[in-house]
Amino acid sequence: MEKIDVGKKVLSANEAYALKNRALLAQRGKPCFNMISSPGSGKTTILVRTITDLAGSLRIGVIEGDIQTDIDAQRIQAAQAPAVQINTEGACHLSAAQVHRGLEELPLDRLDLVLIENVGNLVCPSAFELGEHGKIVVLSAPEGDDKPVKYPAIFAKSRVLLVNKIDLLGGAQVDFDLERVQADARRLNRDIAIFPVSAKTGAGMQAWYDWLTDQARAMR
Ligand SMILES: Nc1nc2c(ncn2[C@@H]2O[C@H](COP(=O)(O)OP(=O)(O)OP(=O)(O)O)[C@@H](O)[C@H]2O)c(=O)[nH]1
Ligand SMILES: [Mg+2]
Repeated sequence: MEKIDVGKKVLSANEAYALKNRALLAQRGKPCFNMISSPGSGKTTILVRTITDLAGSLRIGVIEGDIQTDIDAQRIQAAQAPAVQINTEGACHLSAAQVHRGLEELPLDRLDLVLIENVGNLVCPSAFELGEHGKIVVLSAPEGDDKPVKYPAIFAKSRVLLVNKIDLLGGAQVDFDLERVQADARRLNRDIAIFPVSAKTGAGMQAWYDWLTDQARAMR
């Protein structure tokens, strides 16, 4: 009787494309990070401010993932950075194949860094590798300080946590215990770098810029 080795891992189509993306990025020497958060936490606002503040020192290209519209790619292009919009037409996450198309369309030779803005969703995108060098999770203060314990997977997998909208803290606007978030995120992932920021006022953004710049330098 023929024996079948069921222990052998078959690469899914997504994993195969993720490996392709990883190889392409390594060959071109470009770091790439995958930003994941709930809708409205401020991913595009963070990207626009980062691109603008680092203009002249770090050339950033963006792959924008949205279910529909090219609103976010237009915001990136208005900040004078190249952006490729991908519409997932209902899917709650970007696939590695879609990111491969995005990487082929971006002018990689003229970039130092690629940032992916995934579809707004704190759950689905964390399960799909894109070939990136790390995930960046964004949590904004109005979403509540219980999110790391309620949605642990993305906090456990990310290299960076950006806690956004800190300009809303300290008054009557939102109840949000930043220390609790930091402690819970570190319990899930002791290596995670945590940057409390406001993409609106610019508070705290310099530490994030230093981290990104270090990543680009390390790949050169
Ligand atoms: N107060 C405050 N508002 C912010 C900040 N960052 C973003 N916002 C606001 O939050 C809203 C959503 O911001 P976006 O940047 O569009 O959020 P997003 O995560 O890209 O949203 P999706 O692409 O739909 O997932 C906008 O009204 C922003 O002006 C911040 O630091 N402070
Ligand atoms: Mg956006």
